[in-house]
Amino acid sequence: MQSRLRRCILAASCILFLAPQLSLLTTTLSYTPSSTNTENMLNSYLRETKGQLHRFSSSPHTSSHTFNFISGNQAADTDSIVSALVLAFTMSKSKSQTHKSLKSIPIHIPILSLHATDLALRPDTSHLLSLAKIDTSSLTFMDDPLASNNFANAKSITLTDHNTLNSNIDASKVVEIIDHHKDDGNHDNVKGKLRDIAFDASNSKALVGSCCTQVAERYLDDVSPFDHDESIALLLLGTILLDTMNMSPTAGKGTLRDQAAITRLSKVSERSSLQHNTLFVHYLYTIC
Ligand SMILES: [Mn+2]
Repeated sequence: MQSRLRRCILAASCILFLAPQLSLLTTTLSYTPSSTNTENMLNSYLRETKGQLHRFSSSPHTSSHTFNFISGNQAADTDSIVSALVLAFTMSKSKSQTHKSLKSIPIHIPILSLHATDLALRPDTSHLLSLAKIDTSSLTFMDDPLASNNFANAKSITLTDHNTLNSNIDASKVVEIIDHHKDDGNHDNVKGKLRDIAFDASNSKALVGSCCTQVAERYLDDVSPFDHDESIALLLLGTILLDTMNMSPTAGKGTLRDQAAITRLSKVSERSSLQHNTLFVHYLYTIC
């Protein structure tokens, strides 16, 4: 409750910060995505992989599939959820993955650390998913018995937005970490490029305000522009804006890396800074 209060206070101060621009925006709060593109790559990906997981669960001995589960932190905030969703898609489309033999390619599936009915308790996340036209029935939640059973027996796990697996699952199953919090030093089998923790221990500062900035860099660098789509850019953009309080200098959360990601994502989603503010203000209304 305290954190909700803190967010509302921050939101209120940001509204004051943005006040000069708000008069321009009062008539544009019924924000809708500008794309007329009906193809939503991420939603298709999520629905297909969820189906594969369920089919595998009903007949595990007749399938050669292996699954790499992507898991955000237990708070299951917007950054944890969106970073897991987009990273799974990014890994499946990554140029480097196409060089591996077909047999060894796992199916990357994001598993959300909350019950399906609890998503409604996160209005900021639900709102962003809705703006990006992500159907919540395509998501895989922890209370899905088939998914959680498979997660418990996972071959491999990738962590986003945290760096310690909070579960009684064998910790050595963690094969990759993408995070912006202080390194707890666990999972020491995960090294080098696979341990991407954007945190400067020398001054105890995160190098990015949002894990979605790290995921955006990978998405834009490793995935062909043919697989760059507005819904994904909107999800990443919305999360980075939320985590950095619209890059407010007062909040002091955003970094140059976040700004660079915002600029690159804006080109995919074709959004101006005025539209960023509209999106952000829209968020404040859903949070409070
Ligand atoms: Mn985060």
